Amino acid sequence: MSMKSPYDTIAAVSTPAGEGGIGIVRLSGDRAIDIVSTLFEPRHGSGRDLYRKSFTMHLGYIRKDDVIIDEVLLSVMKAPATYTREDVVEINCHGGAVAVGEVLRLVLMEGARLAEPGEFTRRSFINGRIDLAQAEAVLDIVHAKTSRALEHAVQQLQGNISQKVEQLAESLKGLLIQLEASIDFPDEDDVDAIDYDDLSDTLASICPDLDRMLKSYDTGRILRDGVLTVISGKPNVGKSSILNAFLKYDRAIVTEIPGTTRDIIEEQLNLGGIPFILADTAGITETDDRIEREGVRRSRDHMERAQLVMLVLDGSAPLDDRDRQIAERAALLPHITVVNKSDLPQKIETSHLEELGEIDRDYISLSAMTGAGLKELEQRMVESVVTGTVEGDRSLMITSARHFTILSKARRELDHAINAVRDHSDPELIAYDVKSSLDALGEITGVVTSSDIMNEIFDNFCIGK
Ligand SMILES: Nc1nc2c(ncn2[C@@H]2O[C@H](COP(=O)(O)OP(=O)(O)OP(=O)(O)O)[C@@H](O)[C@H]2O)c(=O)[nH]1
Ligand SMILES: [Mg+2]
Repeated sequence: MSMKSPYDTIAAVSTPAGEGGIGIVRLSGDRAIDIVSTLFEPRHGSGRDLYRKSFTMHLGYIRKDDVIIDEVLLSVMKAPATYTREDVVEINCHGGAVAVGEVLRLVLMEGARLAEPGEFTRRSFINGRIDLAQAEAVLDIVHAKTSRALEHAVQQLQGNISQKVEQLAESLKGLLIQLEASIDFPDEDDVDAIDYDDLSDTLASICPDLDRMLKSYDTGRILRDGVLTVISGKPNVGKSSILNAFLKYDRAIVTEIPGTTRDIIEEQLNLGGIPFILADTAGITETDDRIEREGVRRSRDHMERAQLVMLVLDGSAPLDDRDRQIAERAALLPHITVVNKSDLPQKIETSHLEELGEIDRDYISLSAMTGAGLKELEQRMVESVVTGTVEGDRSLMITSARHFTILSKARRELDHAINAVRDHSDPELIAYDVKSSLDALGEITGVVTSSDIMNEIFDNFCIGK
């Protein structure tokens, strides 16, 4: 991405596209107030005095020649106590999308430049108000799928992860200073020879924190991206009916004809604060129908990618070979066994499930038609995610792949350092590993960073953030 001058005054619509109660045009930069003052006509007071005090709001009109474009509320925030640390003016428009667009156009005509995606947040980072991890948190807040994901992103914005990383970095820096002293003055009497035991203790004390953060990534990723849950089973067992029961409306077509569903239908679901992506698939079977065959192929593919499989059986009919084939695959993946159509006379018992191989026989009895058993199924889904993953200190959870990669690198370098200490290697060698680990940590907060990393992060933002 080509950054235009970082000194331009930038502007963008900061509210989502479409119709809404209000729309906000945001400006940031040296000329923000100048530009707005040429367009804004206050209802009360006048002149430059209006803009003297920070954090003030003013009612008035945006005018183009003699035409009033919109009645607006102006928020004036003055540098440096603003989001970008520059002068920021927000024009709260009351009109619809057209008025907002028109106001933006006028602002641009007066000399503001349209902001690039994430440019407000990028300035916040460049001007030192937030670090890189916090900038990423802003993005996560915008995209948060559930309240728990949001809570976590807010914590990251408050700097929890940055603080922990900095604390670890401080310990490493201390070590480095110690090591460098013994490198620079190896023969000085008043510089102690390095104490390998002491070094080894300090290095070891840094590992548990790093390990905990690394382990939290599984849960963190789930909170952010959701758990892909694939509803699998042979045709007509009620997969689409189950999706509809979860969503409480008829999302997918349900008929008594086997082979109804062809495409994969994915919908998002929030259970206990955890986002699930529920995927309804074509019933898996051998078929001569070309379209259905493609559906079956996609179902199989999707099942392999699933983080959780819902293995659906029809309780009103005996098990058959198709059930066995699907169960064989499900057994290799995290799965929940669901016996559907519990409202009909049942032909499946727990003992029958032994025929299906290594699957979980502790099944959920469900009627997608009446909703009986749905609560239990939901509970089982949440449990399957929460158990075996790190809950603990959720405030230090890693949700970003970038952070995970960096922390893994820091951890690896730390291992090298620990080995070097154990072998009583030269202080230079140990220092090199410690320095590498330290540099890696610096990439999280952006102390050490390249414009590539920055572009990658800020390119994911939308315009106006
Ligand atoms: N009695 C009863 N019938 C059900 C239940 N769930 C689904 N059915 C019926 O079973 C038939 C198939 O339901 P679907 O939800 O389309 O099944 P599916 O697994 O998606 O089928 P395909 O898309 O063809 O693979 C329909 O006639 C549903 O009304 C249930 O819990 N009880
Ligand atoms: Mg279906």
